[in-house]
Amino acid sequence: MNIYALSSGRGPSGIAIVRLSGKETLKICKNLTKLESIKSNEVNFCKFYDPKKGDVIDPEALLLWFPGPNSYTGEDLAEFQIHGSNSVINALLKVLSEQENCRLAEPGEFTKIAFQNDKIDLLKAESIGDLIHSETELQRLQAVKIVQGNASNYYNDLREKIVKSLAFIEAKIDFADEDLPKNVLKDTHKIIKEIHSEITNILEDNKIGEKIRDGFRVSITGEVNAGKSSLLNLLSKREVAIVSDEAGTTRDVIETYLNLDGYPVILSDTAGIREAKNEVEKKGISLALKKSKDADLNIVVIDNSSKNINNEIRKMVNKDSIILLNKSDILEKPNHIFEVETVLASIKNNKNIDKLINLIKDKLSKKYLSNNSTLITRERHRTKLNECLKEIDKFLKKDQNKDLELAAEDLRMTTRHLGSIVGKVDVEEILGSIFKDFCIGK
Ligand SMILES: Nc1nc2c(ncn2[C@@H]2O[C@H](COP(=O)(O)OP(=O)(O)OP(=O)(O)O)[C@@H](O)[C@H]2O)c(=O)[nH]1
Ligand SMILES: [Mg+2]
Repeated sequence: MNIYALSSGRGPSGIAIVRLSGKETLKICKNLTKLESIKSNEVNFCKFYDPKKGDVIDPEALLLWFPGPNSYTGEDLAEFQIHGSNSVINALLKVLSEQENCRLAEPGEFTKIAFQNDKIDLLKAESIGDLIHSETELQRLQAVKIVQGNASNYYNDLREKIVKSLAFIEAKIDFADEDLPKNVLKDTHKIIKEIHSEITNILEDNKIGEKIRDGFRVSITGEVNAGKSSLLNLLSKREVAIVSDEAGTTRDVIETYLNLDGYPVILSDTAGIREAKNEVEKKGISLALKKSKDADLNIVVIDNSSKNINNEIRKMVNKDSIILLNKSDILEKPNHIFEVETVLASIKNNKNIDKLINLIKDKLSKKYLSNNSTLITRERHRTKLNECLKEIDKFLKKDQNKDLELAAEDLRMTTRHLGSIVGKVDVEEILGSIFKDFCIGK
């Protein structure tokens, strides 16, 4: 079966790219272009025809032809660069659908075929998905690192080390003691122990990879009427939340995803903290307190002109907080003092909001990015690494003089879990879940 899809975004645009992959790619290309010979790995200037009617679909187009296995999918593959109008795109897709053994690709199918043909490993496939979906600079940088194979190489090296230790143990099972160096078991034990602490270290990463992929959680909490919803609207550059001078306007949590100067952030506006006037507000306040507790960073907004600050608010300020003393247009001098970083600003006049953004970035970066050698970008990796640790724990607890065969099995399981991160073994069941998130045409 040959598959095709529009790989670029929907038009209208200057150029659109349609991809075709499969055994009969060349035959289909000739059918559609009437070219007698098509140069591989070079640009072929051509016309695209509807072979049934003989009509020209696009009079000036380009065809790139990559014979397998040296193509993205590892199969024969062609890329058609056509004019990017919806009518040209639709006409070409229709003609392709009429070719024998040709069907529209499923989401991520080109990349799935590349994986099945050993062109890329599973981590790379995932990171290609991340790169396509990346919206902020941090997400792009992270995906690029993993597309380039940093994490794969690391996991493969680690797996190699365990395989080597396993080989020693198997040798010890199969051959007489005198054939092997004396300390083989002791050395193996030591190496595996080191790997255990290495994996433990990888897991203690503050979940930075997942945070960059999914967004840092930043909550806006504080006094009623202090300007929390105004801040959410200003940072997200649209009217997400209702702003009013009535105290207690926001009851529910309002969340929005934004690119804060390169940082992916899930920003939550919450109910103001005060003595609740009714049940609904009480629920809203308890949600607000929970949000601030779960957040990676909490912006506590206070009206600089207010006389007293609620004790509950003072209590929620900690090292992960930034105080925003708002409404400096009413009172210019800081009226309250806190021990954490504070920005005196006016949301109304957009004054010092750039300072606030820099401080948010600075705090997130200090907390999460200072030692950024990201390896884990998904829960799937974390689960597999934890399974590795469990197997290694079992291995380390065994008396290797007695339970050598069982100990070998523990290491075999460890290599299996580690291998499945990169996609070396038993991956069928996870394939579906990874590729379904792709777009059609990739
Ligand atoms: N003077 C002045 N007024 C502001 C500023 N920022 C917000 N406001 C006003 O303060 C009032 C309350 O703003 P909101 O953004 O609704 O405040 P909130 O903290 O979300 O309020 P609740 O949802 O009720 O807790 C509105 O009338 C805003 O226009 C500011 O920097 N200066
Ligand atoms: Mg509000």
